[in-house]
Amino acid sequence: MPAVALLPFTITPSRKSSSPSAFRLTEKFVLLLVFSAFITLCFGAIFFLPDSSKLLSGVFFNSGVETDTSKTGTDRDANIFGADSVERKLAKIRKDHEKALNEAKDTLQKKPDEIKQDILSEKDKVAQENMVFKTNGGDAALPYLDFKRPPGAVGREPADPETRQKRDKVKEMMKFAWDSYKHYAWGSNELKPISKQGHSSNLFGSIQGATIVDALDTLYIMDMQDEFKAAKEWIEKNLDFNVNAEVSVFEVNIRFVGGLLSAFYLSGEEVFRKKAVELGEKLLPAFNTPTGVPWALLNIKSGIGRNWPWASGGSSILAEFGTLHLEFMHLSELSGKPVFAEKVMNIRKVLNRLDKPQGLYPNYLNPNSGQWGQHHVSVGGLGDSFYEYLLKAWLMSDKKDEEGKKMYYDSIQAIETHLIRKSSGGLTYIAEWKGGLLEHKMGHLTCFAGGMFALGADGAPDDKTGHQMELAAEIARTCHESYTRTNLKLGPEAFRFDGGVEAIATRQNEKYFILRPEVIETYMYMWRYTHDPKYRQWGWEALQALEQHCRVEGGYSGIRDVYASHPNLDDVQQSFFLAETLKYLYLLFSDDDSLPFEHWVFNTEAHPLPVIKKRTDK
Ligand code: DMJ
Repeated sequence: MPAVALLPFTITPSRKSSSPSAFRLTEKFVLLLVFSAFITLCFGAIFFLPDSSKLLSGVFFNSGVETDTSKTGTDRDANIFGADSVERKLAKIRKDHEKALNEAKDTLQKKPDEIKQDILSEKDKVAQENMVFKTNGGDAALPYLDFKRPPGAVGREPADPETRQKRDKVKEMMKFAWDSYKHYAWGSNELKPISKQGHSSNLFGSIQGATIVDALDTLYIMDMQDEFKAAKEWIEKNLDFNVNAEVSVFEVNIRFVGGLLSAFYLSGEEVFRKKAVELGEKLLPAFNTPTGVPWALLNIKSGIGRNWPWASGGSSILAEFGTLHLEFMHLSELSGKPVFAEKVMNIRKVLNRLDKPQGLYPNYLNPNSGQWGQHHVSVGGLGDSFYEYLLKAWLMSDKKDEEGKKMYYDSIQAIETHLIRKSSGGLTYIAEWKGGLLEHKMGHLTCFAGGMFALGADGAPDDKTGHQMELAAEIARTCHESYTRTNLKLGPEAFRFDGGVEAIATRQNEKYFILRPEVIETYMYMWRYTHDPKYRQWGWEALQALEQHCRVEGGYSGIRDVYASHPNLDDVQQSFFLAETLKYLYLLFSDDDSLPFEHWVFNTEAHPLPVIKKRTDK
């Protein structure tokens, strides 16, 4: 290719160069050059002559630009605001200019091969960002749906070197957790990092590979391509849902369906879409109850369901049947089958027909009678992600799901009135409600609510945005305190505000830490919305504690007592450590254009799902 082809424009030599009209054109061109040189000189003088800032300030004040006296009161005030603003602008121009110069210097120092590589990877990123998927839901009779992947799936490196280093550290942790799992427990659901073998809880029955499916999108986002490829191959060959297994509908939905959907939306690989829909179909018999409120447990071969034997009078659990909505809406999108959406919309109907004690949603609902079980209310275990999914259903619908929005803000109002309290030491916490009596205890799980309040602040009615953000910040602070008040600087499963203690676990069976993500999740949301450096600092503290106390030769382990002077390890590397804890840490040290919130919504297991735009927007 000739060198001129690389220029943004080319001048073709004219065979009629001596004609009068061509001569005028050249003249014009020269004049234009002289004129642009003059303009450049003027700009140079304004920005680089020693007293240019004062000169500019004067110009701005006298012309009234940047000073709105109606808003700021007296003229003197106006000048102060104006001067500040101009100074700030000038400082920014200087900083931008320096940055551009440094970048230019860096580029000049690079070898041509490196520059070529940079251009190629930039092109690659742009191509990836513009990826369009085509799917007809596996049904040849359906038209293809074009789906343009939302931006931010492949985040850019943070410009700030310190942040970059921290983000790289998180990636190293992910690599270590993944490699350890691969080495000692490949194909099992989870890893036992001390015994160096596989581990399976009864949540998944005989379905295998929870860690692989849960980690897929984290691998993708962190650009761990070889690992992602290995995971995909395992899924193609081994992920089998034709098994005689009784599973938790909730856990399988949030980890497997959510993980597969995310992997599809990020990579466009058809295998993930197919597997997600196949598994969704296996879960449908769970809704075969008199009310359509699903069972907690389902045998995916026989289609027979039941509830947890310990749940009040055979009830289904609010946080379980209320945490299917996001995934099921997407299953309908990707399969062209409305049945998934219909099932979860029906749950809404049942809930909306019921009276709510003090506007609160009890944790237990009987799927046969459609009546509440025990009147226990919690924003932690048994209740938590129900509230999260109301808000996120509204956000994921591109703010069209008004019913979800109303249910969310009404329930938060009731929670504020009846559950949120302040300790005498000034810590805000969310208590549990037992038939009208408060238990002054907050779970680690409840700490996700800081992030939820921040995410929902924007749509809050009656000018409550600021108030919701304050609440979010207070919850983040309380949860941070629950970490700092332990010996190992990791938070307990639950902490109390009674008997003279604040944010401390008092019962032995509440002192454990199982690599849960909720506190870091809240730091991540708070960082995105406030850019207050303390959230990154708090996240970094937690990361260091994880490295110091949870990292062992064979992976990462939970801890039995965070108040002990030495960790007694529980020997489980939970799949959500890779799906959530490490992903939220990574995003905490990423720029805001990584999975931006206006395009992506995280399911409760931190699997990003795209906002569903109107058909015409696709
Ligand atoms: C995760 O599986 C999900 O976040 C769920 O909603 C609740 N708890 C675990 C992690 O703590």
